[in-house]
Amino acid sequence: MKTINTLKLIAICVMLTRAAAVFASGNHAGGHAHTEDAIGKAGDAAKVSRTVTVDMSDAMRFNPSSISVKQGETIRLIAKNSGAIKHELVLGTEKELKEHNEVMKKNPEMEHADANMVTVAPGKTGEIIWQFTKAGKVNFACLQPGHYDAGMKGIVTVGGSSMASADTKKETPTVAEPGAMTEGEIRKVDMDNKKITIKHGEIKNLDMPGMTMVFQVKDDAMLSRVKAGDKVRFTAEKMGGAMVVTDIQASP
Ligand SMILES: [Cu+2]
Repeated sequence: MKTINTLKLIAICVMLTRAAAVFASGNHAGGHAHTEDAIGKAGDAAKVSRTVTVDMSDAMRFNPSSISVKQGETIRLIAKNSGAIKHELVLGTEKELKEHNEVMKKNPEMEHADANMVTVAPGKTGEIIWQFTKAGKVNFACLQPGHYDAGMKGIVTVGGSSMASADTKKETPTVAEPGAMTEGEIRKVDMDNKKITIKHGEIKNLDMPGMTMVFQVKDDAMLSRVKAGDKVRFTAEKMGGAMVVTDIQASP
């Protein structure tokens, strides 16, 4: 029975992955800007105290799915994909992971690039270097469409004197202006593939929370107007399944 369920899951996942691939000129490596306060922050490789390897399988499970760390500890999290489909490990609060999971369902083609997550191709390994600064719980999940709902999730328990909940925090990152434009910071301009990576605030018209994403551009000339590090305002739309920047200008 268990085997049958697992096989069904694999079949569903393969279907979902194919569906996503049809839509998609996207890849994915993201998280939310505000996540960092609650769950810790991107760690310094020189301060890594321990390496923890987490296996990701097509049975939609992480192994181990429960990890204990000390408060303040910097961990090198190796995500090993032993499956035949793409998986990812995303750190976040449960609320953020659920929210992000919904966004992924609506936009399977979205392409992220944040420090709190790594997307790993079948048979490969990836890593996240993360410092767990707050005592409490930090959740992790695979947000490839269907995987979280199939139970691909886990918990990091961060030991400390005060067991404060990781979920009690305010969400006030770089919030978008009331107007149509979204605030952002350019992370990368990819001339060859005509793509642009932007760490952005909430994109209201796309119902997209703040995170770092890779966009296509409507007009190639936009690529030469900005460079990594620039603060910008931009508009983005969904066109034929892809996220496309339709206007971009330097922030005043
Ligand atoms: Cu997965």
